[in-house]
Amino acid sequence: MTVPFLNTDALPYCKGCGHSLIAKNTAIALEKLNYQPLDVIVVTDIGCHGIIDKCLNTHTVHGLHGRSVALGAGISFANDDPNRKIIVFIGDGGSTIGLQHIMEASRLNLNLTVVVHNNYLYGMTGGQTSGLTPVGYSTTTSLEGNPFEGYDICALTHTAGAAYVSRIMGIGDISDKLAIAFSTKGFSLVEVMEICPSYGVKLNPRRKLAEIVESSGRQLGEWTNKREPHVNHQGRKNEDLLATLPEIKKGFKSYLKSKMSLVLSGSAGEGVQLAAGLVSKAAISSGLHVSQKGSYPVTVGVGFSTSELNLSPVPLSFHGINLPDTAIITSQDGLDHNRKRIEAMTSGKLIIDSSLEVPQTAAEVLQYDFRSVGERNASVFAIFYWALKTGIISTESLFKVIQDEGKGEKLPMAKIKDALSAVK
Ligand SMILES: Cc1ncc(C[n+]2csc(CCOP(=O)(O)OP(=O)(O)O)c2C)c(N)n1
Ligand code: SF4
Ligand SMILES: [Mg+2]
Repeated sequence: MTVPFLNTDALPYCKGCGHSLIAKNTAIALEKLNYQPLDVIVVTDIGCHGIIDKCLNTHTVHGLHGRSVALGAGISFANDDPNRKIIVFIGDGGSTIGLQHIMEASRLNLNLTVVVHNNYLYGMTGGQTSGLTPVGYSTTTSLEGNPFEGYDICALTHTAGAAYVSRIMGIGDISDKLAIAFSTKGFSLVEVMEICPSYGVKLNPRRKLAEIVESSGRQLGEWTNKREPHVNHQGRKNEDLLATLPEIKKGFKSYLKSKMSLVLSGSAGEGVQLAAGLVSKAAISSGLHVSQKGSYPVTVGVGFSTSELNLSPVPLSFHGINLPDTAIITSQDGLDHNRKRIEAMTSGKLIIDSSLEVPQTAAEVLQYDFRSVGERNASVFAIFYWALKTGIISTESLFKVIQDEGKGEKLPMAKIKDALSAVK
């Protein structure tokens, strides 16, 4: 069975947004070039175009604003497989915020394609001027029309050495034009001209896309440089960093039959990430596939600390969690950070420290005094409690990881075992 590139027809954009056309035609172009979804790594930037990730069956990476080409460059440097295709989706805003990354990727002629979604403004944040907004175009920050010339991104990247550059209208079937860029060896960039129906049309009534492009002085067309693509490290093979990690051997069993998601949340400094790491390794040693994602405030050491885990008997292709199957909450910070989704849970389990007020939820609630072993160890005790109560992994598998990693000396294991023996 062939897997489609897009997993839905209902793309997440406003009606009439050109971003939909680009996403659909990207899928068609890749199919025409006989790629399979997992041959392709799509890096998206911040902005409306970037919310496509969840609709793609390809590998996806979501970057910071303007930094997606730097991420794509890193993937290109590390990639030894000529059959892997790296595509960066970026807006006009991101392209100019991270312009130097695009220039460097052009200069080095890195093997990747950048698709610039040029709707002449910052769509996601309400229609502000970007560095690609043409002179005279109205935005929410230049209601009288932008007083400055926008950059000509095609001229810049062509001059910097890109193998292939094109400027096309975001109208009709653009799959063949995208396919030319996708099959280029070296760096390619396609600037797709669009109008944002929500802000661009409202602020520039009666202006048509063709007229806007023409009056900006930008030519449609393609430009090439005959150059060899960048070769990584003078042709040497990259070292596989995963291969240097110690192997986790299977020594336990899990009865889990399908994927389950687990959110563990407490306060910074209370062992949340450590406990989540123990669950991950114990689950792998029980034959499961695991994804683990940490989240905490930028100022380390204060506020909440959350870890999101997916455990699955079959390989995982998506690590996102909306509503978890189980939430384990060990402190007020953790509760505050997850309150909304706990309230939205319609099933599953909420395992919560008994000192906390239980929010309204349809999840089954289990309360226990996890902080009795000391607040710094509340999360570790809570994951043992979860293992004991659910049997998804065994407490033995957790003890084994602690022993193998020499963590037993730092954790009050006698106290945790005592407290665990009192759990009914
Ligand atoms: C470093 C940084 N600056 C600003 C923002 C706020 N921000 C989020 S989306 C966005 C606009 C995106 O515009 P564009 O790249 O053109 O994409 P579009 O939404 O138009 O598709 C901005 C400014 C941010 N997320 N990160
Ligand atoms: S705000 Fe504009 S760019 Fe964003 S999805 Fe809507 S139409 Fe598209
Ligand atoms: Mg934009």
